[in-house]
Amino acid sequence: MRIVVLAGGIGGARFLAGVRAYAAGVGAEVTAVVNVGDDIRLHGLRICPDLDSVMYHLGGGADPERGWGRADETWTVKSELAAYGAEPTWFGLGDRDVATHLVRTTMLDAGYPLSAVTEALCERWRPGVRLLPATDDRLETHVVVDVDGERRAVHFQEWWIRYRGDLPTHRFVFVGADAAKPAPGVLDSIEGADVVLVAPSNPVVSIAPVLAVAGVREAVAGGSAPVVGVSPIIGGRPVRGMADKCLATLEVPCTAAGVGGMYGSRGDGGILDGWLVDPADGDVALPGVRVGAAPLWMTDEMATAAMVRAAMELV
Ligand code: FO1
Repeated sequence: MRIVVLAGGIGGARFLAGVRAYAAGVGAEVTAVVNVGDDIRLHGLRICPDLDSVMYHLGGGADPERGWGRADETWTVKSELAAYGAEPTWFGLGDRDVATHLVRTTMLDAGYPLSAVTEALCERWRPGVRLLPATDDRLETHVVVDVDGERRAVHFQEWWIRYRGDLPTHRFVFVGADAAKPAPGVLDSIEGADVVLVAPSNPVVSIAPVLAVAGVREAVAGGSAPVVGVSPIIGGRPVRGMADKCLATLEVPCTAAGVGGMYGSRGDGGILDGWLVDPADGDVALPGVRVGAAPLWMTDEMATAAMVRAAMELV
């Protein structure tokens, strides 16, 4: 059996650990199509937050509290950069993390596509699932905000880290999405999947930029594999991160029903056949979508594997 997961970073990583555990139990293979909209070039380095969160978490090298970056991290390079006044100083660049960015940037500069770079980095981390960037092309999430009395676009990372989303926010723009092609293997894995799972990642800035890559939404919605999403909202609150601020910008209710409706039923132009919600939201009804309830707190790998089993049983 082949399972494909559309995923973002922190929530996606935890979810993928459960998918991996579930897949091991049933002898399935897992491909993760991961968001690259968070990527940023800083201090001359290409940084891929969502790919790295997934790679480190599944590879056993992630810091468990932060959810991003490495365990046992130090921040000497960051403080030395600040001593030079090298901006931005708001980005948490860890010393161990810098090695990943140096290897990735060196390979990209040598002409390797991001998908090949990711494969090379995974030689070390052995995540146990195939990690594919949604695209090898440039796709960057920018956020249109009001700041210092003017309206302008800032990079998603600046919105997320420097401003914590606490700015009048008008739009999320996936710069480059129209021209971006799915990375090698993305369409094949979706078309060859027995099930496509949508991770409980941020629907607006993690899942949407994956679906925005030319051809990906069509492959998911038009494919033969049933598509099951897992709600990132429990009892009206995001499990983690700032999905509430992102949904508010799109005027989508911060509810399991609101996000399910945003993805939409495959029957009427959306992508979902199934939608898994927490029992706290058990009354959710989505026309044309099979809604199921299971505990969605990813407290550990086995709890998450149980979630995955519930999602798979929906279709
Ligand atoms: N998130 C923060 O809240 N503060 C940081 O300083 C920070 C640094 C950072 C460095 C590398 C990396 O891969 C991720 C990092 N993140 C940081 C997380 C990142 O901004 C977000 O996880 C994603 O981009 C949104 O999902």
